[in-house]
Amino acid sequence: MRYDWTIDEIESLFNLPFNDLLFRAQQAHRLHFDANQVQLSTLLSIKTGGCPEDCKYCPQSSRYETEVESELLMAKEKVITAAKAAQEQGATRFCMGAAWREPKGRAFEMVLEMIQDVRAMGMETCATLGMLTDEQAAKLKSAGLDYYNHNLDTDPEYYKEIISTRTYEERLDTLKSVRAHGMSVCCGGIVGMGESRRHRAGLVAQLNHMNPHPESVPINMLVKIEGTPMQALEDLDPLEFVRTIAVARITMPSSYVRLSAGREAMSDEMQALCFLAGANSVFYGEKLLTADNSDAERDQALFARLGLQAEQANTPSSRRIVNG
Ligand code: SAM
Ligand code: DTB
Ligand code: SF4
Repeated sequence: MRYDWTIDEIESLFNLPFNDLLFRAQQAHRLHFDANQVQLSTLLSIKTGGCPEDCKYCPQSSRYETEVESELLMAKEKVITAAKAAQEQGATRFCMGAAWREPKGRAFEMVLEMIQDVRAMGMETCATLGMLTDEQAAKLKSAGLDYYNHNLDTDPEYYKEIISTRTYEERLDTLKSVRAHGMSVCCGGIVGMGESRRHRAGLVAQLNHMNPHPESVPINMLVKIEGTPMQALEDLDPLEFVRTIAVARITMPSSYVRLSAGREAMSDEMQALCFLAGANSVFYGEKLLTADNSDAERDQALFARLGLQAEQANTPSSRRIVNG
């Protein structure tokens, strides 16, 4: 396994003829996974809106006028009801998201209880709550948290164009604490924010340099939300998005690569190309956090069209056992 891909090398992958790139991605994928399986995670926004951070893509920042209203932390009972519904629909992982810079006080304690209860249902648990202290990471682990999602979002150079209220280093520190306490890392980014191909290669290089690689790598297509500074950006070439998935697959061959935000606006054919490029996980259910997602019925029809099987609970693996 390599943890030292250079940006130049990754950019050369991006520059390959499309067929060569997808062929390499399929080869890498098949060495490590059953290529016809897809893992399903369901998201729930447990604390919506009113976030003090200034992430330019985000509808939940209090700095932008969007349709998202600020809400209080959701009651635990409602969270459990949503987790049960997700489990019944076939999701194996439940991811709770909060529009916080960092968790604090009583609200954090309440999230720990939610995690315990979802874990007790036999689902994998994931949370995305912003920056963590080492102590908070330890408490999340003790509560039964399996995955922590914290994205690098973009290349370190481009980052300052997107967020000013927290540094790249702070993100890396949170990820270190998550790892140090034995949780799996879910870490990826967003493409289509006006970055260059070189920046996309830079993001993938940062992810590749983590040792071990993040177990789960969400690749989000920017969802352009009215009211955010990114609402009127030009669309990224869809094939460039597919290339990004392929490059993530080749450089992090044993990680789950998640075709994440933006699926609602993608055709079935585009999603099929993403699966061919090595995506093997999706967010499943009608909502992401606040934005619409492709709904479960459409996904079931798509999986049937493609002969894809949803990964089952407690058989954590379409992952093949291979060396290296
Ligand atoms: N507040 C926490 C944080 O930022 O870490 C957790 C929630 S935050 C909404 C989780 C991730 O959602 C962000 O890191 C970003 O990658 C993604 N995201 C937010 N808005 C998005 C959008 N409009 N399009 C695509 N991805 C988005
Ligand atoms: C990730 O990488 N994408 C998800 C999840 N991790 C938390 C969030 C996407 C958010 C899209 C915009 C919204 O729903 O508000
Ligand atoms: Fe807040 Fe997270 Fe949105 Fe940034 S991405 S504004 S931290 S909710």
